[in-house]
Amino acid sequence: MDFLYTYETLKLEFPLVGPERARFVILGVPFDGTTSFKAGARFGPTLIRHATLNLESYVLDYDVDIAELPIADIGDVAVVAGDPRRTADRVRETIEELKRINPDALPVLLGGEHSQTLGAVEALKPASYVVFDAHLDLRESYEDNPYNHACVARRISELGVKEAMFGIRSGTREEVSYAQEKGIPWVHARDYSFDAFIELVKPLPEPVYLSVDIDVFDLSLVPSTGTPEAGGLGFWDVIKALEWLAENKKIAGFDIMEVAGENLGNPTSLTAAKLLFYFIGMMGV
Ligand SMILES: [Mn+2]
Repeated sequence: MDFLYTYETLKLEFPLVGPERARFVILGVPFDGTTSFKAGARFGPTLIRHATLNLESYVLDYDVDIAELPIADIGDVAVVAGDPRRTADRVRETIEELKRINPDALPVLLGGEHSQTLGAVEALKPASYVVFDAHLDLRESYEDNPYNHACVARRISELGVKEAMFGIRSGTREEVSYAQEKGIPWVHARDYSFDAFIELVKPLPEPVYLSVDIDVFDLSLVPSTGTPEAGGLGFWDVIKALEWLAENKKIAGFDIMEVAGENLGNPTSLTAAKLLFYFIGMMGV
């Protein structure tokens, strides 16, 4: 793991195992080099880890205590300042190395800009990509950089990975045309329902990489994120969808991206930490 910082503080509160024995392996990506509106996603991993201190490790809904599950936290990738492609290469290499030492490990990325999801997808080579996001992220290029956060779903679709998107409420005419041309289905936040979700994800090939851009939630839940948008999904909408995937599809990897801000305990980090514990809990049932 050559590219990792090792933060000595702000780890999860309960005992963890090494990455070679873990089922869930947490990796932070503190990168915000192409953020276009609100900076601070570089603090996302630290904010989420800190916010977990507020949570019970016992997840009521599933009767699972995630403190009893084999979880590793391998720290943060050392980012290449301002370079989303080279940073994503480090994400990819770190996950490739992790899978070499532990093929059963499920990588869980905490970010950091959504641009970094590309590195995880390149490492894990899933058949499908299910994303919860306010934005289509299907631009060919943005601010002269094809690896900008606004292009990540486009780059992933070019890898031949099947995609489905939920909670969308922002995009350009060109992005909508690209989705139509490539047959990439997406559900607008105002039209979102569990039934609409099932209809699109049921036929997707496995394994599935699952990405939650935290801005999919209504901005009342997540005010500190790179590109906040009103009119988003509720917490339980997303949890219910993830539960279906956890039960019905093989999951290759998971991420929670675009958590930002500079104040420990901010609402965005609390939403993200709760989502993280629910995800581990439902996968650990
Ligand atoms: Mn987004």
